Amino acid sequence: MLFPTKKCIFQLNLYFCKRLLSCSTVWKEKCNNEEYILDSNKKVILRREHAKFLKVAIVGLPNNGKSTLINQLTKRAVCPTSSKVHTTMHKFESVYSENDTQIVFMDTPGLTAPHEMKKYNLAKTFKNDPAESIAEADVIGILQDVSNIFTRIKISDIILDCLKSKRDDASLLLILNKVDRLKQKVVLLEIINQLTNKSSLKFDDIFMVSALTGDGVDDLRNYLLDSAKINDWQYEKDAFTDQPLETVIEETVRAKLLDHLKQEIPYNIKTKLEHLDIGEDGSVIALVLLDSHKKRSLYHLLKQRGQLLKSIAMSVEKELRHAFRTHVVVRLSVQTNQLKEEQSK
Ligand SMILES: Nc1nc2c(ncn2[C@@H]2O[C@H](COP(=O)(O)OP(=O)(O)O)[C@@H](O)[C@H]2O)c(=O)[nH]1
Ligand SMILES: [Mg+2]
Repeated sequence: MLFPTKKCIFQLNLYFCKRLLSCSTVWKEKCNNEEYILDSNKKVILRREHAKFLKVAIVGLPNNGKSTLINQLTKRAVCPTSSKVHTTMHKFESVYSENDTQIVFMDTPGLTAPHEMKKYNLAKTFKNDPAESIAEADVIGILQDVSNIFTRIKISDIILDCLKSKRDDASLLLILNKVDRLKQKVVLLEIINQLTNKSSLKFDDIFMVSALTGDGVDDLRNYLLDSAKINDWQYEKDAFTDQPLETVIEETVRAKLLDHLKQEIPYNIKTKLEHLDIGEDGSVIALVLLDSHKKRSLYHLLKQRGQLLKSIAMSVEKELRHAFRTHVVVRLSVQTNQLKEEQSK
């Protein structure tokens, strides 16, 4: 049985709220040496004895693998990823807590030149979010895609410009991603040489990873855990994102549409969570509506007698199971009213 989204949100039991919703869910208990307090910005934060905290911004050009890396670091596929550019539309915070340490990763839209923003009709968030994240961060990771021969040996001017908002005490890491795509690892030395000697930036450390296979990711996570400073946590210990459940589901569907559909078609499709049902055991059933002002995009989705929709839904389910660590069923429905109206004319 499916319920309308809003009604269902109110029906969420406390346990599930605690697991899935953002820090806006306030838990006013005091237990296990933990208490909630208001910080100077009147934000509720969790105070634990011996608590350590670190805020990390991952920045880089579109498609460098920022979201994939954060998903590996947090061990949850919360940030939407796809093979196409501009999958991440606004800032996402992803939370990883281990023992006394909490790390908050800020996933940002890829840094984009003004003419690109115009071309893709991108929101203001594309320009503002990376700079805001950099200003907040204790550690900034600049992610370079070593498989891209055009961009790998230079830190882009857009990144350098954004780094002006970096705090003096924040550390700067160079993270070389997609090392699995390099046949000759010796190329890495040349890339490091170019990026460290010919750039004005001073990096505190350098990491070489494959966000896809997970190679080198444990070392980076351990380094960040060790870098955390004694401070209050920003999220309660079971939280894993600042985003509401609806946004995680809708954005994951959007990312998988980008993966499965060609060229500009998926950029025209809007996703809207229509119904949500959460079982006693925490399992999730979601119905997502797909709509577009371009009828051609909707016809495209209905091709192959629904097989395409089915395989998109399956990859969404796989990703969300990894994000929520629970059983997830996703149904996709195409808004066909417009198409019917057209046929009856
Ligand atoms: N081969 C390879 N592909 C990667 C790696 N990291 C990310 N990708 C792929 O690069 C594409 C863009 O990744 P995404 O995380 O969405 O990039 P973002 O735009 O920087 O957030 C996706 O198809 C990922 O699967 C990697 O280490 N190796
Ligand atoms: Mg992204």
